[in-house]
Parts: sequence; structure tokens; C-alpha cells
Amino acid sequence: MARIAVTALLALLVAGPVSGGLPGSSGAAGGGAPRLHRVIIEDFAFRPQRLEVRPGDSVEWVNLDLAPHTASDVDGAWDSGELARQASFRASFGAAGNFAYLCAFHPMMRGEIVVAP
Ligand SMILES: [Cu+2]
Repeated sequence: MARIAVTALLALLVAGPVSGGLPGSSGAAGGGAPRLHRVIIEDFAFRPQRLEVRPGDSVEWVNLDLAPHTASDVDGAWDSGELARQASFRASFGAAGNFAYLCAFHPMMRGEIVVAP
């Protein structure tokens, strides 16, 4: 498990900065460099609420609300801390699995990152 995660991280570093792109903007499936996905926080909701990514991909949350929000893993594995308007946070996902998260300020705001090969 750990070895897989490290490999994915190295691949991400070698690939360098990943250009932005919305989920689904990539064309054909099949391998390739890690991608950066974006989750918009708007109107007290995560959009998309459920996002599927591949191991090694990164996710960026951007808060477009006036109110501050967070993106916080329910198990405490990662936490954006307070995100003011226009602030963003990135996390990378090395291992496959389902990762539920919420906003610590508004626990009814929930989202899920699904990491699947
Ligand atoms: Cu919130």
C-alpha cells in the first residue's frame, strides 16, 4: 500500500505542475499523467458532490462563497482548514478508496472522492 502511494507521488512530481482541467475534460481513458480535478464550493455545496479520480490524481477545492468553508476528511486524514472566499486547497490521492468529506462549519455539506484505478 505505502509503496503504491509513494510511486504515485513520485509520478506526480516527475510530471510537474498539472494543468488545470475539469473532471471529464480529458479525452480517451488509459494511463497517462496524474490529473488535477477541481471541486467548486458554491451555495453551501460541493460541486461535483461525488468526484471520481485515479490514484495519483490531485483535487483542488475552491471556495466561491462569501462564507468560509472547509473540506475536511471525515476520518481526519486531511483538512483544508478555513477557506475564505476565493481560497483554495489541494490534496493528492495515492491509494484507491472512497473518501467522504464535509465542511467543518456546515456539517450538512458533504462530498466524496472516489479513487479508482
Ligand atoms: Cu461550509
